[in-house]
Amino acid sequence: MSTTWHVLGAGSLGTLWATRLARAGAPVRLILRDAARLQAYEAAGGLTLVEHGVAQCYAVAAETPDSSEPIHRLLVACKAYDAQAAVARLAPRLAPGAELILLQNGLGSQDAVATQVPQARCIYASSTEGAFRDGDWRVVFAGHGFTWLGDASHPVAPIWLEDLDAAGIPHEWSTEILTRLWRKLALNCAINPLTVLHDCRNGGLQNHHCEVATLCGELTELLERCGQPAAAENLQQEVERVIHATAANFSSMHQDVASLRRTEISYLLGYACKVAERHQLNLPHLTQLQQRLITHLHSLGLPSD
Ligand code: NAD
Ligand code: KPL
Repeated sequence: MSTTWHVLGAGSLGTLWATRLARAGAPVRLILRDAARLQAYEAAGGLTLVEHGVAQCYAVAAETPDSSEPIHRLLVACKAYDAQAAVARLAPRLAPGAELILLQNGLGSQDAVATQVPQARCIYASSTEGAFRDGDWRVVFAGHGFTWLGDASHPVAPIWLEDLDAAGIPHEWSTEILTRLWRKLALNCAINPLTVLHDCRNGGLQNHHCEVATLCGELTELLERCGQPAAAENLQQEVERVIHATAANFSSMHQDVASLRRTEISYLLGYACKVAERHQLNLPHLTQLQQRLITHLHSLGLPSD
């Protein structure tokens, strides 16, 4: 029998993965926070995925973290700031040789989780798929994209990638997953905070060309210093390409701030500044950007971690 996909976090990405895997016939079990959430989920009757304007409900099985079934494969689909605590709660249920797939954006949370569960194999992912919630247990598949998966300490691809093929989840096994995560982090650092501070769509940064270019210069220095020269290659060009290609969109951080939701700042700009400090690298504009963003978040009553 095929291995069950336990999916931790029934938010945007968790729902996007759980529904497509379930639709393809893979065994899937959602792990919800507590009995109250489980009861609410059962009353709703399943997860709804809205794709091309069509809503379809999938009655994916669910449980709480206290369930006793051992976990062999865990898709961690919560925010970066929740990942460590969420996985800690499940650690006693992890079977020997369990595999975790970490969908968190940015860097820092993956290593924190991996350190906590040394008995498990942790696979890091970087995704350009886009989804958002438009109701409880209901997610809109907003942007088709791609997911890279990899394990920096073990290059062999897991056999369950077949399940992703069957589910129609576009993916590729990457032996350079850290480079991909660093590159995405640099893009997010050059774009997202500025869209918040200038309160604009990504395309609005075309009016702040110099500011973007200066940040790209410092981010390039950082990537090179921390052994990621491939992630640094033509960074400014790529940032400008993304700004142009996504001109009409609000960045994910802008959306979080506009909805007064906690951001993942500590795993993006915060992580970059921390690593720069560790390398005794002076990056004044990046540091100032972090300070401005923190001040702005505090002014809105949002946490800065
Ligand atoms: P989300 O907020 O929509 O979903 C996270 C879910 O995890 C929530 O339902 C939350 O209640 C749940 N959760 C948190 N702690 C939990 C716990 N202890 N037990 C059970 N459930 C718990 O977040 P998202 O948008 O799906 O993002 C998840 C990660 O994927 C983030 O790091 C994000 O940056 C990244 N990402 C998201 C998208 C996207 O389009 N949404 C795209 C690429 C990357
Ligand atoms: O990933 C993004 C985000 O909004 O989080 C892009 C579109 C690349 C902007 O940084």
